[in-house]
Amino acid sequence: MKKRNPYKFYSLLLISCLGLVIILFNCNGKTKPPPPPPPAVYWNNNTPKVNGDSAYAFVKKQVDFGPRVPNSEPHVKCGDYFLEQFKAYGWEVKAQSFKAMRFDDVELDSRNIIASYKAPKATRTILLAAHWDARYVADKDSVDTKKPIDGANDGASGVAVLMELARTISQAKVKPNINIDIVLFDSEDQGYPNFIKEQTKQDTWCLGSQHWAKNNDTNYWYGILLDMVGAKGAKFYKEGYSIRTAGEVVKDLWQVASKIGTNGYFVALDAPEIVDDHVYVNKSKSVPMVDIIEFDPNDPATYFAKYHHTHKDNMDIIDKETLKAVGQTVLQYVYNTFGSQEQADAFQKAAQEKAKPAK
Ligand code: 1BN
Ligand code: ZN
Repeated sequence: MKKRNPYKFYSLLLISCLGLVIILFNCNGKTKPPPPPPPAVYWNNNTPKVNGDSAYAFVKKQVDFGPRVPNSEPHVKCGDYFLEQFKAYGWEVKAQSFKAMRFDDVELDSRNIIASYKAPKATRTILLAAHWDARYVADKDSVDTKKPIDGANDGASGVAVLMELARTISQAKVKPNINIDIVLFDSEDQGYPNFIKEQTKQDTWCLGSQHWAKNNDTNYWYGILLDMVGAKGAKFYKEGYSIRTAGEVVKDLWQVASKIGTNGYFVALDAPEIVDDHVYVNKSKSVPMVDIIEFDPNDPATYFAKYHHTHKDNMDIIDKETLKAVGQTVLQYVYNTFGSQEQADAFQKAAQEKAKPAK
């Protein structure tokens, strides 16, 4: 009879166990997300049209609740409105409730709102996000400094564009072949006011995204954050942290803008890094995430426009053309990356071709 070689047997067992460990590790949802998207070369002509009037109405609706400051009635009512509205568009909705600790130890009753679009055959998920809270003080204003701001642009505009995208997709003939999570972060804008001179605590901004990123297991392909995307004549430069951590997405998004003619808004120049929700999402989850955020080239040292964190951030500065330009650019990019089954097939085929060894 043939004698079994014990060394061979145990080496095979060891290799199988290692293989199993690798498979299990890759299935636990905590592994690295897939690599960033390929260049947006697959142009999708089926991208539906975004409506600027509708986006504008979504800004106004939020502002009409009153300042959406955590622990206030307008905040609760507006949060409930988001849940109803996304549900009405056929998206799955969830509220992630949590207590955020403000820099001065005031507890903020907060809710991140998560709306999910599930494509029947999709294998990838992307993240589109904005913050929905309004700043509790007007610390850059010279009057009524201690009163909350409307946050028509800083807060409501990003949410409005995302609501318009949800509405557009829900009514589109050609739906994107990709899963989309829209996340509205709460308590982003409650950080240290500049009238407090001794600022000893770290990370007092972006409390909702910090909480969400630590409690989320989805592997996102890429993410896009919208912040202050509704002001008349706004300029969106390539923000530094986005360039450093999501360079391909930045390049392609701005290229899409130049192709569809929204490059009057999307300026192909670099701007400094800023700390916004995308930083916390990227750090906790390694998601390449771009922040589309207004940059004031006349005041590069402060980054932000004059109305920022003042009472001038109201409906008077909101322009439906800006909202539409941002929404259309983002939607075209999303449809380009996986806009249809044909798109997905073409992408898959190209990736396989690329992976073939050279002859
Ligand atoms: C963006 C809009 N942010 C607040 N409103 C984030 C931020 C906070 C950016 C502090 C720079 C400094
Ligand atoms: Zn702000």
